[in-house]
Amino acid sequence: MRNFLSSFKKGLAKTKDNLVGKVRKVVGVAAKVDDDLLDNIEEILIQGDVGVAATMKIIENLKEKVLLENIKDPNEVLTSLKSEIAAIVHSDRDPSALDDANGPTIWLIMGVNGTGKTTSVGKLAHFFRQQGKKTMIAACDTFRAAAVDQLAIWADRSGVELVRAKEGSDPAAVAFDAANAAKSRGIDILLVDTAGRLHTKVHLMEELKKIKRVISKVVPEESIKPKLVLDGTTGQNALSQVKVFTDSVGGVDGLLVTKLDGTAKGGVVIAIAEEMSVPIDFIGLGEQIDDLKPFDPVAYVEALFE
Ligand SMILES: Nc1nc2c(ncn2[C@@H]2O[C@H](COP(=O)(O)OP(=O)(O)OP(=O)(O)O)[C@@H](O)[C@H]2O)c(=O)[nH]1
Ligand SMILES: [Mg+2]
Repeated sequence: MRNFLSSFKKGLAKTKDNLVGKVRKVVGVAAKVDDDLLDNIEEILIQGDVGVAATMKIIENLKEKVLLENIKDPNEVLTSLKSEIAAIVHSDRDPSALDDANGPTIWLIMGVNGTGKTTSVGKLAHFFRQQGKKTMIAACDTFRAAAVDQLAIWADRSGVELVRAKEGSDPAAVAFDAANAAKSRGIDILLVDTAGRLHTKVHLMEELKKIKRVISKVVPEESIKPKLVLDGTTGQNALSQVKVFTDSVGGVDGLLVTKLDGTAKGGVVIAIAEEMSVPIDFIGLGEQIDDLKPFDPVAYVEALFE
């Protein structure tokens, strides 16, 4: 747990400085709790990519609390801010739970170009391997030859089997073969890497639907989990991608928010938790193989505030 929390702290250091660090400063110099102080906090949250909806909710609740509990000490506002954020990101979901009874679970990893799909597949393979799960990777980005080689390296490093296809072959056919192989070999989780696609390109979104349709001939529909990879450095832009992918593939099961280590925009996690009905399953906190972590709301809040 200590290691787990310290990787959250390390990966979220920039966001902490940008968000809680700044709030701490305005609280530190505030003589009293007044509208000015709350306005300053509001501005910091908005600029920290917490999003309008979550920011409004937090500020309104803070105002109410200040009145009801007659809060006079600016430092107490910081404590209340922490509990407001904790309430928004709270979740009881176990992001890495698999239903082992039903044959392989298939995670369909999708997202726009360069968000971190392929590296996340590699890191997830390592994660599930560590959990003692029988893990397999399908390289369904048949668009870029380099994508398969990139995955082969990750598969080697994590010691899991890779189903690969020739460049230019139909990604749905590769997914179908991989799903069959996973089923016959008693695999617990099959991770399917897909090509990056702009969510505005209809034919590419259709291709994802086709992959899903084809593998549903092999495993029950409920074993197929479409996961959307969002680049955490893009802040609010990430939110619109959730909506389009959800509409296009008929539901997104969970989100992977990557590259949070490289950005001060990690407040986007709070925006997503408030505005999206899709939960955050994993967050990317670095480039090493074990830097993709199951999203732990408590560790997230502790990392920002401790
Ligand atoms: N620092 C950091 N870098 C990351 C993280 N996740 C991914 N990256 C980097 O982001 C870059 C793109 O990652 P890929 O996994 O190739 O992205 P992709 O979505 O597969 O890209 P396409 O297949 O081209 O759409 C690589 O340089 C990764 O190392 C993360 O959590 N932290
Ligand atoms: Mg890729």
